[in-house]
Amino acid sequence: MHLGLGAFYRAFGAVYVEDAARIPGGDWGIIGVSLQSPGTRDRLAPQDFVYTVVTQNPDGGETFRKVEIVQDVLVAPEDPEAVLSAMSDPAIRIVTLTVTEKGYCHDPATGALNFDHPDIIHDLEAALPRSAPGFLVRALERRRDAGHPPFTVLTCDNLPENGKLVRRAVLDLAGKLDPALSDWIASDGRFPSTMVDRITPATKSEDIDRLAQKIGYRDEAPVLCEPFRQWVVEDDFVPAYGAEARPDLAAAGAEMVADVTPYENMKLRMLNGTHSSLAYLGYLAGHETIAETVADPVFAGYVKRLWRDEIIPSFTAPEGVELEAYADALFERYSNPSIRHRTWQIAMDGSQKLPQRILATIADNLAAGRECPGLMLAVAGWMRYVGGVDEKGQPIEVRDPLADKLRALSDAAGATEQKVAGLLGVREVFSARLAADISTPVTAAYGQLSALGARKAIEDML
Ligand code: CS2
Repeated sequence: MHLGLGAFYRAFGAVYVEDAARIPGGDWGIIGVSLQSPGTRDRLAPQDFVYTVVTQNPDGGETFRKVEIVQDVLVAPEDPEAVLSAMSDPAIRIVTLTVTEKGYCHDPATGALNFDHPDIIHDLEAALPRSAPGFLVRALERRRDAGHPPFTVLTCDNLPENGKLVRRAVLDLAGKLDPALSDWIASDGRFPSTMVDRITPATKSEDIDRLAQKIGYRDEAPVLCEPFRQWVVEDDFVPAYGAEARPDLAAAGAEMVADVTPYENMKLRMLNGTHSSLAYLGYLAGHETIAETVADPVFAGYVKRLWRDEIIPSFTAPEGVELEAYADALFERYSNPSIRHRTWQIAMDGSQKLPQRILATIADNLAAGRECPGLMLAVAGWMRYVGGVDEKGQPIEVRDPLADKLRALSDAAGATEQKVAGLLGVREVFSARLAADISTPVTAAYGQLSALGARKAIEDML
């Protein structure tokens, strides 16, 4: 089963699972679950849950692949009981998740489950849950009560040590409901961490029309993506299922490893960290997509400088990986002009993304006595962005679970110093210690952005 059947998983995990299912003996399928809206189910159901993955090459060419591995899509708010009973079926061996950072209902600065989250408050009281951790815990409870082994929980979200994070959320919640359940999950359950990577811009209605012309059939739910994909998975699945605990993901091209942490650090810091930096500053400078942003020589210089001086020195490379070559490959991927990945899309949910993408890198640099002016500018760029007004005075549609709070803090303060101090006081994002450590450089960077605009401020810094 997959919780959160958005474009990313359909262009990514589903393709690997389908490839693995085609290998002799690979008897696997996917039941998708939408935790929020029925849109994906409504578009997929009339086409028997078959959809097209459109790979967009830099030369403008596209390749098409029909993916047929999804068997059904359930919509949790319509029928949570159907979701729970499907998850309790022992034929389900794995529950994969792409519920985005905020879907874990944790505190991004500490990783602990947020017991004040409205969905968690609800899930502690009601038998039919709303949140991803709630569904995992209640389904595992039913499996235990029925004498079945647990499923493996395989998260595919861009979070550091994502397996540990979801494990903690599940155990925290289960522990409040029934400590014996929490003990059973801790001993028999498995939560391998993964590193996932494929750039997947949102599909627009004009893409659907254009593709219908090109491929000769109308697909209401195609997904677009780049050619590149990489999945690194910790090989730690529920032992009770033996060799049938998982599809042969390695045969489908995934890398099975004992510890995914170095890969996660590399990907979160080098890809997602620069993606977010380019998204805030690029958006402020009027760039619509990442490809457009890095085609601007100032931003190209900026992102290369971030990799070389501020990100690569901050962590240990996975064995055998050449980080300079990885950075060069990222630059090529960002430059793919066929991929229209909007800066606005990546800018979404910054309060949930900043800690692992940018702040951890800053903290490691500061601890080693290295300055990181480029990343300070990115943090200040986020602060300008959540203020909700762009450099031309136009409103920005800020999507973030903390959007109202961030906007209010920004509006309430007058001078730059107060705005930055107010935003650094948001403990969901900045620890007290980091806030104190970065206050001076971020205030200066914010001042530069207000006075010069993003493009000129970067040029000055470079
Ligand atoms: C992006 C990611 O939207 C975002 O925040 O940084 O979705 C990114 O495209 C993927 O992680 C690439 O693997």
